[in-house]
Amino acid sequence: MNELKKPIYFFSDAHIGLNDENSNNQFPLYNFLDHVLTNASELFIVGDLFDFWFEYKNAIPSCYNKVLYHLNKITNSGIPVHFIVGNHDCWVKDYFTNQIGINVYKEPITITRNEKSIHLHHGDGLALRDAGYKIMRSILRSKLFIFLYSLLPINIGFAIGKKLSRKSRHNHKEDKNGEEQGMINYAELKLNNGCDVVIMGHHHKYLYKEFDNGIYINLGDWLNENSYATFDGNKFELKFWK
Ligand SMILES: [Mn+2]
Repeated sequence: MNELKKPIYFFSDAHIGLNDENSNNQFPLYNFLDHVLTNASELFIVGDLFDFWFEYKNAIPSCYNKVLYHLNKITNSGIPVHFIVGNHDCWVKDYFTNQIGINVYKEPITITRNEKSIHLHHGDGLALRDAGYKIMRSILRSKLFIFLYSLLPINIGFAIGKKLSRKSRHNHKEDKNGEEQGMINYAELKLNNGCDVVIMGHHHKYLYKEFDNGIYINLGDWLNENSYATFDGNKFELKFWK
């Protein structure tokens, strides 16, 4: 198979807004995005770019400025950027599409690049023991909830959102719910159904796992691991940004 002119890049789980340092220039993600600008043919963000994103009509919290600036440079240069939303940024509406030119997906997608079928899923909702997550998910994503939340003053809404998202992240560190295995099972199912590669995030622990009929990559995160993946047309690689 021919190599692509430039590789495709994948990353997830930057959780911007969680730490003060990830909204300043020192946050390694911004150097990585500059690298993407000159080296990538396409960029996929596989969810939880933000620790908490809520789309107010006329306001964007200031801690998001830097990443939006970098992403805007990438789309302006003509590199397609795709954003599969995660459980921390499920409230994305049309800002990314209309203002930055990013393609937004609210559900998992399967794409074909260089004859490889690649399935992309943030990875939430696949734990073996679900513990009410799916019910919670449908409430949080309902029109009524979003409307009521939008009535809160922005500073209060933002403070509550950050608290809630901190709580939900701690849950999956110990993996009491069998999250990692649930995700592996899902990947296997997709590979058995004709996909060549499954790429997810969410679990905050990178993984590169080869099966007889394909590969499962977990992208890890940009809180501890600074991990990402590339596809050059022949091979998929899991890498670490220094
Ligand atoms: Mn997540």
